[in-house]
Amino acid sequence: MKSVYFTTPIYYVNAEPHMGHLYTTALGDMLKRYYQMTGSSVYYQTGTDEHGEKIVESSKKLNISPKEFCDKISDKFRSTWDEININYDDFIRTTDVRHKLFVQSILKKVYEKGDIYFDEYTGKYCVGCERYLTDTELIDGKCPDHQTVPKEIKEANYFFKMSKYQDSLIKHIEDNPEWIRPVRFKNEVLSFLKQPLSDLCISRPKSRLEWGIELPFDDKFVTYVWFDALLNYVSGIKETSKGDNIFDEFWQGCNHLIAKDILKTHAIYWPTMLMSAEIPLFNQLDVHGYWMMGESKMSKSLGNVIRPSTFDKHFGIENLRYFLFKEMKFGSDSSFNYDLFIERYNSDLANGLGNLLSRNAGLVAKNFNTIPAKVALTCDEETILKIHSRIVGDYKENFETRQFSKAIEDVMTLISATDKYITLMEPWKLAKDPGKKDQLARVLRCGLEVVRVSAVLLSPVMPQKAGAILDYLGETRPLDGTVSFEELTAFDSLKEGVELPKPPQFFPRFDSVRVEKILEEMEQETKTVSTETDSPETRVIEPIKDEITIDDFLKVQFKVGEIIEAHHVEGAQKLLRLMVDLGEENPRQIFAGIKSHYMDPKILLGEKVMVAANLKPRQMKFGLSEGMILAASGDDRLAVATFKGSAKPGDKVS
Ligand code: ME8
Repeated sequence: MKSVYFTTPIYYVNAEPHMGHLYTTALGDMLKRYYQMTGSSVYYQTGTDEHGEKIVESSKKLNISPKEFCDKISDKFRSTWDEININYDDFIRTTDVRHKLFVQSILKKVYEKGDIYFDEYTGKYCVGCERYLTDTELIDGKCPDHQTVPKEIKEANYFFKMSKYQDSLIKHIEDNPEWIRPVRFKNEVLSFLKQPLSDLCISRPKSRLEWGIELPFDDKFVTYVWFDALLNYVSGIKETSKGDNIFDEFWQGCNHLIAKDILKTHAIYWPTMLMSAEIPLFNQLDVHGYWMMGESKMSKSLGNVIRPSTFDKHFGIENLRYFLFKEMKFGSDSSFNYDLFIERYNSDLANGLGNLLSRNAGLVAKNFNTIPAKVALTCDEETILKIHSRIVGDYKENFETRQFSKAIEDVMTLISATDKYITLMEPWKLAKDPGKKDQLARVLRCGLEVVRVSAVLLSPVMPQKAGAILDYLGETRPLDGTVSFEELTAFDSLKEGVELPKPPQFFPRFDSVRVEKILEEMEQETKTVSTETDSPETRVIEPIKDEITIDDFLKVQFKVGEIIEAHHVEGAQKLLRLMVDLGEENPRQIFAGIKSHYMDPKILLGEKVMVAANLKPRQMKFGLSEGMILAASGDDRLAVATFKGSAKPGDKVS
């Protein structure tokens, strides 16, 4: 039996769980269920990342100790996952003793081997930011966020010889082209590795930060948070919270699930750390894109954060999982908005799967009471059988190559073909003719069989809903691999004689009035009412402005710029501060009024945007703005204009 080990990033406890965290965590849950159903032994770990400077800062604000603060937020993550039925095996915290001891043992090993050295570092330290700032970040010598001159600090620290492993890492990536998926992230890492790697500073002096794991070879220092955090993936299975060591069974099947924000730390820091510690490399790094919060026109202020438990109460978390896994092409970014979510739910689940079930089950209940016995299939069912065999055949490959949206779309193709078949066969007419009982049984069984198979295939995506449907249809075989996937999905294996009471409403339709009411309630609950935007309820089309000549137009020089840094601006309600590479000697600082539309500014990193490059620089309250990035907007929506393909920083846009 194959052993597979899935991990999510361990989340920082300086924010409560939101939809981005939910996606990766639900992804691990879905994969665990899929691999179990198809016969693997699976272990799934998630957890929280609790050290670092920010945590100390957040705890001070609440006047509690860092540990108390971490306990509180870590609990929030764990209880959220419990509330929404995430089937994790272990929840690791970097403050767990088992983890601390493991980190220290690895540090000792790496140090004794000579891969850690002591060196002095000089930099400009901003206490407000609690980090070193680069010269390009300063404006008039000051930190733009805090308007203070950073302290020149000469700090001695420990460094990990990451550069020593650069060539071995490149070789590993080239020899294992599927190791980082999708392939464009592999290419991104390889292209980064064309530059010489610098060594990694892995300590912080206790004089500045006490909250961390003490270095085993120098008690005046704590471990840098990433060197500590990444090791959770191993510490958690070397000693599980039950006290078992399952490393030998699961490590070789380790599959890390992350979003692209932490690609570099996972594809470079982590494998070089493993090489130095002489631990075999993990098996796979699966990298997904970002969920963006496009605001729904149904709500003015709910756009930015969706609390998983609030969402669950009102719309059902499994319906959200369905949407997320169908909508996101693995590796690309996707946008969430309520309109689209409701549209997909109504068309696929309420009108699709739900309707197919209630139509057929209702007629069975009325005409047979119980599921009728098998009747030989005819050429009428040929199309359905063909689609069934294709999609069941492709299902495993789609899951294993992380093409979840394809696997789900396939199920919907089968459902809509069956819907057409039912409409054509008109079972309600057959029911009126006592001589056509067999024909009626065949058609209704076929409709219900598609519902059964669909529920099996969708069970990793929506386990509770699928389970309830299977229970209702009398399909009681477990989905944990004890019955083979082939048997579970074989056509026409619906049990006869199962009593079908009037079907419950598995997927009641959401009508717009009901949705508006729910959104209002959620708005009250989440108290995220924004004071900064007052978007109109109805769409106003901007009139076209006065005509200009081509010469006027050509005065504006548009260029491609790559966003290399993106920050919130303290005290500014709408602004993000972006550092944009225009292919010039230094990147430019641009302030953009897009904060309310980008939940996490990191989402913008690496985006190639359109910049009006020859605007006169503007001195703003927060610093100099040296250009303008272009964005589309309407109602309360906004999207920055970006380039795909081979556009490079500095390219002319004409
Ligand atoms: O980076 N879309 O923690 P973190 C999709 N502690 N996924 C998102 C997302 C979004 N908008 N926002 C967050 C850390 N995520 C470190 C990790 S691991 C050794 C240490 C998810 O709390 C996604 O999985 O910032 C992303 O990689 C992760 O949360 C970042 O979580």
